[in-house]
Amino acid sequence: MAAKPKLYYFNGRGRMESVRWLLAAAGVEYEEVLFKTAEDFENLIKGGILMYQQVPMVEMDGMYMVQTRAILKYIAAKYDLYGKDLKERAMIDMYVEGMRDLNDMIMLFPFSLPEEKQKNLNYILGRATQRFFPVYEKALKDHGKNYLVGNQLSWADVQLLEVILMVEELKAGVLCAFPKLQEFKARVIKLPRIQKFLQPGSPRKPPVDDASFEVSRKIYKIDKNFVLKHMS
Ligand code: GTS
Repeated sequence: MAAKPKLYYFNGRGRMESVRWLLAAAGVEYEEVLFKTAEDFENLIKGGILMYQQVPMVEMDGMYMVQTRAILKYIAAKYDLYGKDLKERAMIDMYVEGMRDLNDMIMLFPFSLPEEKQKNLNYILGRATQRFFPVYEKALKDHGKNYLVGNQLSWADVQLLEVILMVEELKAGVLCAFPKLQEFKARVIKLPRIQKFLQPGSPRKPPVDDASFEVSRKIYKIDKNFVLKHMS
């Protein structure tokens, strides 16, 4: 039996959370090596297996994979979540890249200057509801199918549910103007593998809070003065 993939990261969402989601949607069990301190991370770097001295890193199929997109693409392709031909893949990529743009803004949001938090939050919510969600709403409405691409679950659907839930954590009810996305969410949440991942006690990580933000700052030695001046 092939060894379970092993995920190396800190004990938080960050860039690894989409990998956790995708493996869960693929029904793949995995182990996590969750480092807690800067020393743990330095030891991993000293081991020489991190191509760019960065995580996420996933040990899988005899590879030490880094770069989040490369990891996600490999998993999507391996577990038939990446379309049936090049055109479907291109569509999945286009959808996913938009979702990642939104996801990245939310990931960086805790770095906002305190006095700019509200402005940045408004910016993210504006982008979600005026730029990104309308695209997925229209796609679902136009083709009338259950999933974004090819009428079967793909990486794009998994990433969409992940980012919808993240935006809802910032503002409940944000889907009120998006009936197709509401239906989509209700449908995908019910898929057994997704349902399992959403249960308490699964490897899914909670939203960032002040304490976990400080832990990650210390692990990566991120300067206190590193703040995001403008979300845009
Ligand atoms: N392009 C890379 C990817 O997408 O995987 C960026 C990886 C990255 O910046 N990782 C951070 C890191 O290792 C950790 S995290 O931001 O994902 O939590 N930082 C340490 C460093 O020296 O860059």
